[in-house]
Amino acid sequence: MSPFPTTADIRSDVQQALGVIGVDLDAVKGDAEVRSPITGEVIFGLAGHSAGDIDGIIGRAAAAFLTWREVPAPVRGRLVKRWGQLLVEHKEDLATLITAEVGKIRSEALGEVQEMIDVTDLAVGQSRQLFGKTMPSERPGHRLAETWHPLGVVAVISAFNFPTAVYAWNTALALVAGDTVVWKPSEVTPLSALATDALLARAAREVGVPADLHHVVLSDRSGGRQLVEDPRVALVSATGSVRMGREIAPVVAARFGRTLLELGGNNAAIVTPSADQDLALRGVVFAAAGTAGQRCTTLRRLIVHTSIADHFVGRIADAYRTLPIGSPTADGVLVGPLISRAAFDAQQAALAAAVDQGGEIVCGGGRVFADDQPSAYYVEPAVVRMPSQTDVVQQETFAPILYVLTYHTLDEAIALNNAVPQGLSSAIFTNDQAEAERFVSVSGSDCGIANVNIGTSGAEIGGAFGGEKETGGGRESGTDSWMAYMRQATNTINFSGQLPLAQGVEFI
Ligand code: UN1
Repeated sequence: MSPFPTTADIRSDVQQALGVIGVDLDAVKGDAEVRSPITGEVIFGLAGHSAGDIDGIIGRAAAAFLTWREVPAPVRGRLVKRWGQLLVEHKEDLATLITAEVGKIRSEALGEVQEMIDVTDLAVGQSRQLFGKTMPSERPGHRLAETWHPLGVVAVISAFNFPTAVYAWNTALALVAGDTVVWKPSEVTPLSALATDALLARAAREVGVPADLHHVVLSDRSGGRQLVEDPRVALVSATGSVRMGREIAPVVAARFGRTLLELGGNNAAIVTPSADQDLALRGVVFAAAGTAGQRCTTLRRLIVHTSIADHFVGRIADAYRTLPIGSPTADGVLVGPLISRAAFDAQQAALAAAVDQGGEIVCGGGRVFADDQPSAYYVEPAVVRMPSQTDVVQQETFAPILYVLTYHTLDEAIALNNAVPQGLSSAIFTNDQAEAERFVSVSGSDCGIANVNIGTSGAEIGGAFGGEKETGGGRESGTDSWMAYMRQATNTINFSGQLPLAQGVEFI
């Protein structure tokens, strides 16, 4: 059995990390309980924001926008650059908080902080590249151009599983775009949010920009709802479940605000007969069992050719049986806890439904360490063979369950990949170039991410991230997503001294 820290150990690590980062512990203390999924016990009590507080915060962010939008974008980039430097300096401290709150293993927690650092680099470069196009006017003595301006207040609503990186994707670009940001982190991950925000506050002080350009709102769903309803919020960028997206989208649409949605995934990988099976095995196990199955990009469906299915699934099961499960603070552990009792209940319900629907559990699925850690929920990642893509396979269950389906022809495999409501990530393992090209072509995967010989998770920030269908259609990070945080204006400038009308129209 791997060693577990005591709750007191976790609490003291957390307090130390928060202190070093510069979060004023006395100022934030209150009654809302923050638990660590490592032991399931309370590590901190925090104060929350009232509706009145949130109203004031939105007002201050809206006022700060009027100053911030006038600061030249490359100068705005200096704030993000300094923030990135502070994230480098405090990478270990932030990782400690992420492990304590989310239960991510050290390597993945450090990776999450690196993802923040990477996106600050991207945003600093972008601050000199908020390009508008100029194009020929049809009229002599006229210039036609497009200009990009900041939007206003951006609300970022983030999920527990990437408590800081997804916020940083949004915030680094929103800040260089000239927006101000109000962040509503997941209720279960407020400490890493306070720390990330404290480093941004320090960067703002050092660079000499308005403190009110970023805020954290600590609240339950009601705080999120308030941000979504408030007409002063120009863009709501939200990551979470499809259910949450269905609540947010119509409310923002009714006031003609903008949304950027990154919702559920139900990601598949196709393994073809020509695949390098050693490579595919590693890719599949990381994508399916990594982060205890709690990424939007987690591999949930394996679509494997009938000719290799028994052998390949056997190898996955062998690898699963040796995966070290335990405290994410312990050396060598690869699978940490689920976030909560509710997550465990959902995992158990999904497995029961899978069996009901004709599935056969090949390995895993059970709870472990229940005696040592009665309030924490550690589970063995499960592999379940399914007769077809039944109801439960069509749903995203945020836990390490890998459903296996088989196929005969590539057409059939692609059809299975696409036959779910979600459209975030997908992959094919093949050494046949035609198969790979077909998968990434227009008649291949219908997802926002389509990979070849690599799993569904672990995307780099340089490429746009997001998905189609019920995943919500938003794109964050990467190439062109900066445009989502800006508004486009078209300028026709007449220096001809005449007034020729477009389309040859004659008037006065
Ligand atoms: C998420 O789970 O919401 O591609 C984000 C990945 C990570 C981001 C996941 N870079 O798995």
